[in-house]
Order: sequence, then C-alpha cells, then structure tokens
Amino acid sequence: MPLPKAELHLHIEGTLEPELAFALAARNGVELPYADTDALREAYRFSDLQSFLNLYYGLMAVLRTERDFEDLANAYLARAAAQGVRHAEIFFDPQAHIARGVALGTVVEGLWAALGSSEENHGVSTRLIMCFLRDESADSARETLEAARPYLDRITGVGLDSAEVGHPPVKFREVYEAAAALGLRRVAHAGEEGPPQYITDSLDLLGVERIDHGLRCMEDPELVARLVRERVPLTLCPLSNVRLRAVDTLADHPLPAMLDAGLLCTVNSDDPAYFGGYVDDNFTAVRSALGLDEQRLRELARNSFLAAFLADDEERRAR
Ligand code: ES4
Ligand code: ZN
Repeated sequence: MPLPKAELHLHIEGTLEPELAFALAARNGVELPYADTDALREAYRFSDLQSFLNLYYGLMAVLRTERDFEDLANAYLARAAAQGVRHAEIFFDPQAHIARGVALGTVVEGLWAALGSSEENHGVSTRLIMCFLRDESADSARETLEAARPYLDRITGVGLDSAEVGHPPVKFREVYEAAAALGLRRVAHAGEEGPPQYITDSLDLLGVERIDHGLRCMEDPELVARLVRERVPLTLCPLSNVRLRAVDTLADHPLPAMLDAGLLCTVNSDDPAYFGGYVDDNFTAVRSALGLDEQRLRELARNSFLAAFLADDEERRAR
C-alpha cells in the first residue's frame, strides 16, 4: 500500500497522457502532428524546461470543452488515489487556455465538475491554484486575476510558473499584492532553473507560503538557514528534475542533503504524464536511487500534509 500523502505540485495540463490526448483530439476534430500515441511518446524527449514547455503548450490544443477538463481531472484523480494521494492542490494555467480562445469559465467549471465530487468519487480532497505564466506580462497576469473574480470561491491561491530565467519575481509584485488582498494563498516556482535570489525574492516581494521546486537554495547556505528557520515548505519533483536536467541523474538529487539540513521537503510529480511517473512513482524512485529509509519516506509524506492548505480538521481526517 502506498503511503497516504498530499500532492502539492501538480500541473493538471501535465497529466495529459498520450492516449487521452488522442481521444480528445478525435472528439474535438483537432489534428495532432503525431501519427499515433507511440510517436507522441517519442516526442516526450525534451532536455530542458523550454523544450518541454513547447510540447506541453502545443498539446493543450486538444482541451476545448468543460467535459475535456473534467475528463482530464478525473483521470488524474483516479491515478492519484491509486498512488495514496488523499489531498491534491492542483495548478492550472488560465492564460494558456484563454490565449487559445478557451474561456476561463470553461476551464474552471470543467475542472470543478471533477474536483467538486472528488472526495466522494476518489477519496481525494482538492484545492485549485491558478498560475500566472511568468514569461507573459505583468499586465496579462493582472487581467487574468480580474477575469478570475467570478470563480474565486473555487480558487484557493495563485502560483507562478513557465520559463523562469529572465522573469524574476519582482515583475509580479503588484499582482501578488492584489491576490493577497482578495484572500488568496500564494506560492511560486523558484530555484528550478533560476538562481537562489528568485527564492528569496518570492518570499520577500511576493509573500509566498511555499516554494515550488526550490532546488537551487542549496547554493546559498544563508537561504537554507532561513528556509529551515521559517519552516518554508519546498515542493520538490525529483523525476521532473531528471527529465529537465536540473540534476544529472536521480542519484545526484540533493533531496537527502536537503532533509539532513532540516528543510521541510515534499515530493511531488509536477507533470507526471511527461516526466515518467505519478507521485508514488517519485517516492519509489527516490527510495531506490537515494537509499531513503522508511522513516525518511514517512517524514516526506507527513510533510506533505503539514505544507498543505488544509484546515486542521481536514488535515486530521486525511491521515
Ligand atoms: C512546469 Cl516543470 C515546470 N516548470 C515551470 N512551469 C511549468 N509548467 C508546467 N510544468
Ligand atoms: Zn511545476
């Protein structure tokens, strides 16, 4: 039995398996530039964040209707439940859909059709986190937050994702302030490809409560000490780091050193359809490649509930 756990770093668009991509393409009359699912899997041979993102945004063309988003989310929730996930905080990229002519309401209502009944259907409680694309303008992020106002009862927080380097946190200071004023929780990707300073600035300028990835904090001992002192959770994604070459091999992943340093680490899947595994596959992979013992694995699972945006009673129920 996989350990009960929360998944806190999961892009719903990154759960699109080739088989579902082809099924949705057929349903919507969208032509994909791949002969079949094998050819598409072949294309999943990117070697850095940008080449991955190009494929990831391209494949979104098959997501058009509420039902598409509902089917996508239900497929993820079923797989997650089978891997021990009891609670999932799910990212989505509104700007990527709005830019293709898919309304924000279609995305949120579609996802909600699955998320709203997920506790009954899958035994998984959920939260929705809306991410701003950091390679788009700050104005675009502000417009997206405005457009989300009718849906804020379904959206727990905001995040920041996409191409990191060259798009520092400071660019999004005002929109994060506006999000906080609306009562939204705040997270941001930082220190995946970008420097440790982006982690510091996400804390100081954006007021984030968790750092997504945060791998490169290990280059700055003072930052590590601060993250430990302030108990800032990091949502690590080991298989993602290997596929996008943030680390050379899984055996080189700094997770053991990060745990030894006292960092509040969690293990997550990021874009599981693309990176070779769902969350328990990540747990299994780090266990064998890094020799983590049962106690460490339990610590990671416990951390995931501590770092979640769960009310205390829900947290107890999930364990
Ligand atoms: C992402 Cl791995 C990763 N990094 C940044 N942005 C993303 N969006 C989806 N996956
Ligand atoms: Zn991510």
